[in-house]
Order: sequence, then structure tokens, then C-alpha cells
Amino acid sequence: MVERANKPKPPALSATPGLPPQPTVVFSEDNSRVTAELPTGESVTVLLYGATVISWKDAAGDEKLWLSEAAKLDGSKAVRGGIPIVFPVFGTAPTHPQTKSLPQHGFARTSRWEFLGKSTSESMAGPAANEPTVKLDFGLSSAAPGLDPLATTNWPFRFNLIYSVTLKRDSLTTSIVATNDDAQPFDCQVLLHTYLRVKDITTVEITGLADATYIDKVDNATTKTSTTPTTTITSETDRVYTPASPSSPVTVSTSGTPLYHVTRDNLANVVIWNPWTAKAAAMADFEPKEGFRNMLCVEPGAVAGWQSVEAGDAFEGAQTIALAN
Ligand code: TA6
Repeated sequence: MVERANKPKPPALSATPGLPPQPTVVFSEDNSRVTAELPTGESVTVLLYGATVISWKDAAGDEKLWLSEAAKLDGSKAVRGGIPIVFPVFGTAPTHPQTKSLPQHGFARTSRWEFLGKSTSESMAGPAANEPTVKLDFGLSSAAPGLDPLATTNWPFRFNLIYSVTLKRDSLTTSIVATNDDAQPFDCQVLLHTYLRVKDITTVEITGLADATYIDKVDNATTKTSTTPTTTITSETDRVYTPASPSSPVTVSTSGTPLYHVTRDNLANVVIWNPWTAKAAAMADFEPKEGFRNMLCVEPGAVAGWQSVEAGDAFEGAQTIALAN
């Protein structure tokens, strides 16, 4: 090649290499859901209705959450599967003055939340900057246009909820901050109603609940104590556990191999639920009916009793589901 005189020098190589590939965040065509994806392939999809996480996949594209094939994703009813948000009441509370008129599990999961924005690892400081991360924030307030009208009529408090969904390579964290913007205190319960996907419920073992007390809702809400190191699911199971250690993980394994480690922050309870045959058959939006064999609800919450939130104060709680392998 003939060298040209006075050939312009290439620009000095940048002292800092270009940023590595960044997470992407895209909205669906119909603006009903938002999907975040890490450069390594992991992804999470959140339906704005209920701010319901409806999909969480690992880098290989394997789905970690169970979603009913008959789940309503059109805003007509709470999503059957994924991670519905339970607030301000868990179940129903017919004798609780403030929440007695609310529908089961409250109105957070049946309201349209607002997408508040995203932050990714390159905008984070410290070690987080080196680990591909994307956080999606969602909001719901008493003044929100998407608020379920039942809330305004049946729970007339001024409030603000911020729900954050944080995806890393081997974990998903969802956290909620419930702020009381009113001039009076309100009582609330909070729960993250996670439907984990499993291959075969009959091979599942749950650890981390040893010595915990629990309310057995399948046995007249009798209070019992977990006496075995491992809990298995062999029939309809609906239990509200209070583990001795608030921060110890609940681990879901199959045939001795750990799948998920669920840790809690400021959520003292863990509900374990599987509807089994009859209850699955009775739920119109639970399909396939044998799907109970492929799901286990592990639901961190603050539901045994009430959190009283003073005017101007807030309740915060979070779960992290770490993939074990
Ligand atoms: O979290 C367990 C539970 O309270 C069960 O009693 C069952 O009702 C489940 O929630 C599902 O409730 P849903 O209102 O979503 O049908």
C-alpha cells in the first residue's frame, strides 16, 4: 500500500474503553408491559396492571415464574401467576374497620401502575457498577388515574407506593415502599405473592422453615410449629409461616438440588401455597388444571397482624429470589 505523506493521525485511542453492552428496556406495542434485558440475556417483564412481574428468564431463556395459561393480562382481573402485589390487606379482613370492605388481597394488584423509570449498572456506584443490573420503578398513589376505584371508596387514605424490580444475572429483587401521605395513621399488610416454577411439586423440598410457627389455613387456621428440617407438598397447602430468623433464606430444592433461595427484608412472614387438585380445578383462570404440579407460591410478607404507618411515615419490604444454580 502506498504510504501518503502527511497522512492524518488516527485520533488517540480513548484512555477509557467504551462502555460494555448495556441492559435494554422496551415497552410493548400496546404499552401494557415493559421488558428489561441484560446483555447476557436474562430478562424480566412487568405488566403495568398490578405492576405484576409476569416473566423472569435466565440467560438460557428458562422461565422461573409460573403463569397460568388462562391468566387475564388485559386488566380485567388480578393476574394468576407471576408476582402479584398484595396491599393493603392479605386475604380479606371482615372485622378490620379500615380494610373490611376491600376485595381479597387489596387493590394494588388490580390497579394500573405508572412506569417511573429505569436505572442500570452504569449509573450505579461501587461494585454494582461492575455487575450487569437493571432496576425498573413503578408508582401507584391515591391520586393515580389507574387506581382501582374500589380503593378510593373503601380505603380513603392518601398514600403513595413505589415498587422496584431489580434484575441481576442470578437474582430478582422486588421491593415496595408504602408511604402514608395522610394526616392520620393507616394499618396495612403487604405481601409479594410469588408463583415459582418447579418441574414436579412432588420432588420439591423446602428448607429454612424449621422450628417456625405457622398458621395452617387448611386446618381451621390452627397455629402449629414446623418440626422437620424439610417441608414437602403432598396436598393442598396454605400456611403463613413466621420463621425464627427474619433474614434466613427459604430454599426451594428439587430432588436435593437447590433451585431458589428466597430472602426477605423487613417481611417477617412467608406464605407457602399450593392449591393442589381440587382448588386448581375450582379456579377458572388456573390452567392447565394439572399446573399445580409445576408451581409453588413462596410469598414473603408482613401479614400476621397489621403494620401501623404513621402520617408521613413509610413501610418498606423486599424479597430477593436468588437462582441456586
Ligand atoms: O397466598 C395464599 C392465598 O391467600 C390462598 O389462600 C389463595 O386464596 C391464594 O392466596 C390465591 O388468592 P387469589 O385471590 O389470587 O385467588
